[in-house]
Amino acid sequence: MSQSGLAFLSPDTFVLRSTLTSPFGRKVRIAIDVLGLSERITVVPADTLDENDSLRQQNPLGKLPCLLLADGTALYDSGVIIEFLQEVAGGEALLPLHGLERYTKLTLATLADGITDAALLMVYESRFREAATYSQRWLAHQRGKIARALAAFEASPPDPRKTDMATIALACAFGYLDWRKPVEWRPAHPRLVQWLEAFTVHEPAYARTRAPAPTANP
Ligand SMILES: N[C@@H](CCC(=O)N[C@@H](CS)C(=O)NCC(=O)O)C(=O)O
Repeated sequence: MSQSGLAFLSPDTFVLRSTLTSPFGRKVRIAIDVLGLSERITVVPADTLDENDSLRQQNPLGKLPCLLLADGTALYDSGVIIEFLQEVAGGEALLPLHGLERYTKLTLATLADGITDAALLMVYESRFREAATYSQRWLAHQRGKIARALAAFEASPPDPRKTDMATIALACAFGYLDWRKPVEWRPAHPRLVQWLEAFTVHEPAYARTRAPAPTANP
């Protein structure tokens, strides 16, 4: 998709470059749903492995999600996009605008995103290397991050009856662990399993944004 390909956009509509399987893209798709912005956003898939995909011009890191404004401005990453969309929608439904609670919520969201980042790196190990050359040390390093972050959430989970920046990120981390299974998180974390069940009941956008059956792309 070229920058001129954005000509169809009016100033108050946006393009989201994301697959339907990206856990970080799912965060943004849940936020779009919750903020009531679905009519204003078109999701256009991107292939992070394709060097000719315009994603690499839009976000030099070649990562999705990436939000495109009508004038070609690109916003990333998922947290920045969610903050922008909250401002478009008005209010502070997903993140307080000021105060310590804003920063503690952002920190919790970062912890949850760290689970997803580590899980992705484990999945990428199998995508970019032959099985015989997997680094078990590297995989254990990532597994340790996931285990410690899960333990921290188990000790002090956020309220699952509240949809915000942190609970969206945590639910999407679980969704990715369930979908790609780089680690088996459920048996050791019954409290978090219950947490996810409660969040799924509370927030219907979670089920609406579930990834299609596993494919080659994360
Ligand atoms: N911190 C970023 C992480 C985005 C990310 O890692 N996206 C993955 C897909 S879920 C990606 O684009 N991977 C391709 C790559 O790293 O080259 C965010 O929150 O948006």
